[in-house]
Amino acid sequence: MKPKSGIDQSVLSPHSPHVRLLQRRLFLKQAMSVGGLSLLSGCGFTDAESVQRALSAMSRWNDEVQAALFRLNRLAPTYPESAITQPFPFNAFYSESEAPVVDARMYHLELSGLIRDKKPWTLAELYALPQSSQITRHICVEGWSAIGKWGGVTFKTFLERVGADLTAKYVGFKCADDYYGSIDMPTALHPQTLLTFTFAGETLPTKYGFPMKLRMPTKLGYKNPKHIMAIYVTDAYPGGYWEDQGYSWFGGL
Ligand SMILES: Nc1nc2c(c(=O)[nH]1)N[C@H]1C(S)=C(S)[C@@H](COP(=O)(O)O)O[C@H]1N2
Ligand SMILES: [Mo]
Repeated sequence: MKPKSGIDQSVLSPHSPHVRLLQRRLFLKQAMSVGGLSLLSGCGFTDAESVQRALSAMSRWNDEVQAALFRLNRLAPTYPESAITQPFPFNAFYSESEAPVVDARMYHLELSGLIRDKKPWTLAELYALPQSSQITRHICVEGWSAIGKWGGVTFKTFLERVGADLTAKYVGFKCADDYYGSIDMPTALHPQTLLTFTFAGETLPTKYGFPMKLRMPTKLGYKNPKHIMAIYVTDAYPGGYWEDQGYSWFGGL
């Protein structure tokens, strides 16, 4: 018979499937005793359910599992106009004067991969899609954050419009500079993920990514591609400019 409180030994057994799964998922395969885990969870493992809860908590440290647990409806905070940071900082792997200048009249957004309608889009066509705006905080791993207002089309609306395979794993981006990147599909479909064409109510300036920046308030700054030239949908891991140098691929907040 199980004691009313305290630890159910069958759950704690190192041969229990829960514990083995937990051990496999430990961040960087850190050696940690089951005792240590129960301390972290704030309560003893009294049943399979609490093991499951602790397991979910541990898993957040793993990129792949992070993506799997990403909750579609968890919204990033939004702010009033009065909170907007002025001037908004510029950042890239080069200086502001070197930001790529994209010719609006020649521009076509290229589409490839798991997308039904791969017709390239002009800016006029993109601007004709339903637009909304959002005031959110951009957080850069270099140690600054700033609040800005971006406007554009909900990325989900765009992906649906072009017939993207929404069950695919990744959406990838090629930019007018050497930057490239990719995101998980749940983030691509998040209601606050916008393909933006304006900043502070004006056409997105060159420094902030003309002609468009994918704005994701649920991701760190380096995950938000500026100067997007091409978008593709794929199941093959595409990596990214910073990610391929060791930054976290999920890069979530
Ligand atoms: N194409 C491109 N996108 C990019 C970058 C870049 O160098 N090139 N830098 C990233 C980083 S690290 C940050 S913090 C933000 C900066 O955006 P901002 O200039 O609008 O502040 O853009 C991100 N997107
Ligand atoms: Mo950044």
